[in-house]
Parts: sequence; structure tokens; C-alpha cells
Amino acid sequence: MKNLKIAIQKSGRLNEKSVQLLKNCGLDFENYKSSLITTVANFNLEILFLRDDDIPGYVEQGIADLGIVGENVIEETESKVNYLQRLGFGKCTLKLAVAKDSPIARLEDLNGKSIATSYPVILKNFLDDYKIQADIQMISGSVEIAPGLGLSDAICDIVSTGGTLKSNGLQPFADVRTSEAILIGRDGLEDNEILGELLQRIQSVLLAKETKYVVLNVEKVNLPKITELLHGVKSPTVVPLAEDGWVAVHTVISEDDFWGKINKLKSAGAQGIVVMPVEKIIM
Ligand code: PRT
Ligand code: ZN
Repeated sequence: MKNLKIAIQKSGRLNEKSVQLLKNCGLDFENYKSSLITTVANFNLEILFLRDDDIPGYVEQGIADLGIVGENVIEETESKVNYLQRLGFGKCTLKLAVAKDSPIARLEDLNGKSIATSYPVILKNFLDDYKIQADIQMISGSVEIAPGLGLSDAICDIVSTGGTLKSNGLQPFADVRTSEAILIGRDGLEDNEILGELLQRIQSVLLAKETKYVVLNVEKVNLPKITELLHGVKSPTVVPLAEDGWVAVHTVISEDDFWGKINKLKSAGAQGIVVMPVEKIIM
């Protein structure tokens, strides 16, 4: 079977999590910082390490079959690639921001103003949707210093914690789009077996990340209340304990409202609750 090639970021915010995801899928490879390509020893895959901006184009042209890259970069490069899987990391939002004392407060106020950004394509599409005419100033880095230098009236930049905006005296006033890392693929991979296997592994890793394995002890009389609370999980495993009248319940629960669920289980009589990470869930 011919190897597939997957392009991931060589260094930067998505590198570590992309490498970790592939390793969690059981792929055995060296993460040499100096090399551009590495072969996976136990899977039909080669990994290309690239600048994130080049990844969508490589995949569109078929130089790489797959890629892991932020949605913001896919949209900015207007590449024709297929979205195969949202990966849940690299989450951020492209926002419009202005200086704290700026008179600009609403989108309409941007008419006739200048906006500095590294995302001119996304910004232009956004402004067109809202019929706003503004002057887009393309800057490749440190966009947040543009208003202070008198280069622009506003900026459009990626925000995750908001710390960078704050420390530059800026405040966001509108969201342009959200983004996260995506597994993308070139056309023509529909029946590819290697991709099928990789996708199954990625999905099992993602599913496991959202779940915890929980073991708790409960008096038999309280068992119906506990199983009621755990509805949605396929019949929890119930094991008798050495102490008469007590059982241990084994189950998996989702991270979503985790503490809320644990507190309800405690109120229903659960004791000695042990929570463990789940490595993979194979459906
Ligand atoms: O060298 P290469 O071209 O590969 O990398 P790069 O420098 O272009 O990108 P990199 O590594 O900074 O980011 C890669 C991807 O991570 C982006 O395309 C986004 O999809 C995603 N991402 C997630 C972010 C952020 N969070 C983020 N906070 N990308 C950039 N930032 C920057 C932002 O530009 C701003 O300067 O971080 C600053 C704001 O962060 P906060 O936390 O202060 O709000
Ligand atoms: Zn980049």
C-alpha cells in the first residue's frame, strides 16, 4: 500500500498538539526538529513538517494527502481542501479591536476607517457581508501595535486569552470568526484504507479525551438513584463488594458538566468515587 503524507506545523502553536495527537493514535515516529520529513515506523504514513501557511496549498495540490492546520489559515488561503475532522485544539477567534479610547464601537463605525490585519481575505469577505467599506492594511506580524503607531484605526487579529490585546491597550468589539485545528485532506481519498484507519484512531482518541472512567461505591438501596443519574451510559457495570449490601459501579461519564454530575452522584449516596483518564474508546 502506498504511504500517505500528512503535513503538520513544523514549529509554533499547533506543532506540539499535532505531534501528540498522532502519537496518541499509536504512531511511532521521531519528531526531529531539523528534518522536513519523517516516516512512521508502524503505519503507512510520512509526516511533513511545514509552515502552517503552506499546509492548505500542499494538500490542495496533492503534494501532501492530509494536513493539520487552523481553519483561519484554510480560509485565508482560499484552498480547495476537504474538512475531515475537527480536532478540538488551537481554538481562537479572529476579532476586531480598537484602542480603549477609540470612538469606534460598532461595525458601522468602521466605514472609511483603516484596519490592520494579517488576514486580509477573511476580513474583506466579512466587511463585504456587512457592506462596510474600510481600508485594509496588510501586516504580517505584531498587528496589535498598529493603532498605537498611528498605522490604523482598528485591527483584526487572532485572540485566545485576550492578554495581548489588553497589554497593548486594545479592546475587542466584534468577532469575525472562530477557528480550531482541522484535519484536512485532498480530493480522491474517499475509499483510502489508510485514511479510514487513521480517522478511526483519531476519533477514538478525541472521544476518550472527553470522557472519564468512574468507579464508585454505593449501598444497594441507593443503586436505582445512581443508575438513573447515569442514564445515557450503556448499562453501568455493577459489582458486589465484600461488605454486605454494598456494590461498586463502574461507568464512563463525559467531561461536559463533570463536577455537576459528580456532585449529584454524591448526593445520591455515592462514596469513594475514583476518577481515571480514558486512553481510547473504540466504537
Ligand atoms: O511559523 P508558522 O507560519 O508555521 O506559524 P505562525 O506564526 O503563522 O502561527 P502560530 O504558530 O502563531 O499559530 C498557528 C495557529 O494557531 C494559528 O493559525 C491559529 O489557528 C492558532 N492559534 C490559536 C493562534 C492563537 N491561538 C493565538 N493566540 N494563533 C495565533 N495567536 C496569536 C495572535 O496572533 C496574537 O498575537 O497570539 C496572540 C494573541 O494571544 P492571546 O492569548 O494574548 O489572546
Ligand atoms: Zn504562519
